Amino acid sequence: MKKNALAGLVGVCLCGALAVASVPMSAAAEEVVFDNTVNETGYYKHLSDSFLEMGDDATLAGVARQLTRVTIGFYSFSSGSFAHLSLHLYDESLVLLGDPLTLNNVVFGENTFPTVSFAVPNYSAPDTIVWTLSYTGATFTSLPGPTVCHPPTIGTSEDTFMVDRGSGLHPEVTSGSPANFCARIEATPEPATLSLLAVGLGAIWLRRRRQ
Ligand SMILES: [Ca+2]
Repeated sequence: MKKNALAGLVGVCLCGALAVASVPMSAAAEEVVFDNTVNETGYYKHLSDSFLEMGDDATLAGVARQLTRVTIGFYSFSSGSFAHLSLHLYDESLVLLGDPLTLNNVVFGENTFPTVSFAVPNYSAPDTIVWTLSYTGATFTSLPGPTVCHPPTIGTSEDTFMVDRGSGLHPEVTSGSPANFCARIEATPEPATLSLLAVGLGAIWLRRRRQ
């Protein structure tokens, strides 16, 4: 664990504004169902050559469960790139929700706090999910990794992180810091939820008409 020691750092910000103001009637508004970007701890955990995957759990708030975007905050000590950086999304039993999502040629600068945002093609999620990162073709002299924020302001996360060193994905604790990575997850309501809402609104309208 000490090799992956969490290095003291200053702020990371996932300050992107969520624009939900003007959506067509047919489109469902995105909402933030998990946000752990506000309470920065000044720590990060670098991805390691010995990790096949590393990430965190997230219990989502609200009722929107069609995932649309996952954004992760990083710290990059040295400049370099990943040939491929992939996001894996699982349910609580570690069953994949869909194919891993991959970004190619992800470039980070030296001593920077980049954010990486994965567009999710509407994977349907349960209330608790696990996200992990994997990579190939890293050119950094010192690998970057996700920053640590705690506690989440929307949703919750266990005080563990998830890692696979070749024997399967499992939770671990960290020494010296909370084990919650800076991440934001956005989603839209399930089509079924929208349909139920429409039926409910229709019933209210009919009742009022009859009165
Ligand atoms: Ca956690």
